[in-house]
Amino acid sequence: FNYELALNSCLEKEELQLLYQPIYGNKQKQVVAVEALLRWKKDHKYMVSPADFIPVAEQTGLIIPIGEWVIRQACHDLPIVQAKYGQQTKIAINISRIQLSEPDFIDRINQILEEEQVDPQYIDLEITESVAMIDTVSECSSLLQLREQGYTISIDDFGTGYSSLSTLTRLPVDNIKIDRSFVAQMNPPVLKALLAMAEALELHVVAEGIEQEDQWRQLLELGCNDFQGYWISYPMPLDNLPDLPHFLS
Ligand code: G
Ligand code: G
Ligand code: MN
Ligand code: NA
Repeated sequence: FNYELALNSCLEKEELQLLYQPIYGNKQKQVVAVEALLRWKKDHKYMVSPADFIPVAEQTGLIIPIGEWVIRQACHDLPIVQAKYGQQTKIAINISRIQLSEPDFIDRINQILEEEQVDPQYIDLEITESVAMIDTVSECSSLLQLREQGYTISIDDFGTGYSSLSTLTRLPVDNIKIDRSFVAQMNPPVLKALLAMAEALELHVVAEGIEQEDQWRQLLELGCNDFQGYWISYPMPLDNLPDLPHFLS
């Protein structure tokens, strides 16, 4: 099946939706951010995963308007998220490398935030490690510029790519999100090494894919800062954000 034709009209047909998955901060004892996760409801019926359609959108260039829709929608939803979890709550937005490498990406995102009257300090930009791996001068300078303007940067799926320690020291980032495969394997020596490295580089660590209380306890013990996963909350529609964290402490 060729998604390309159908994907072309997903914006005008209003078939896209954002779900939000809470990220719990152990220090703050509250939800510190929500990650915006895109869904495509094709013909308003069939759910297509971004894992399937983002690559197509990247190949066709549709990732640019779709990505801008995501940023604008997230900004639009921010006041409701903050009303629920507090005024400091951020929204984390997944950014494709194709978006980041557009020469006018920074101008465009700034413009959208201005139009939506959102301060960049409430926006965390998640880039995948494979993106982070390609540390060209221009990408580094884009990330630097974004941070100067108040955005924070997270490396998503950390540990699955190939970033060397030297890449990581050069990249201007704030957070690493440990890929859920590491949480599932739960190999304490590996996780300890990862966390020691993060500490040395003064990076904040988010553990992804927490599905059981046990994983939460162990990663807490190992010193992870923030936690995300089905055990805390599934990705949820904006009007159905859960009350948290009655069971966490
Ligand atoms: O939520 P889910 O497991 O279906 O997401 C699958 C993949 O799609 C993940 O890698 C996630 O980072 C990515 N993804 C989700 N939403 C977005 C988005 O808005 N933009 C981009 N570029 N990727 C997204
Ligand atoms: O690559 P990224 O981390 O952006 O992908 C986020 C994806 O992970 C989302 O599609 C989300 O639905 C999924 N996800 C979130 N929490 C969990 C979890 O606890 N277990 C699993 N298997 N997937 C999760
Ligand atoms: Mn992500
Ligand atoms: Na991830």
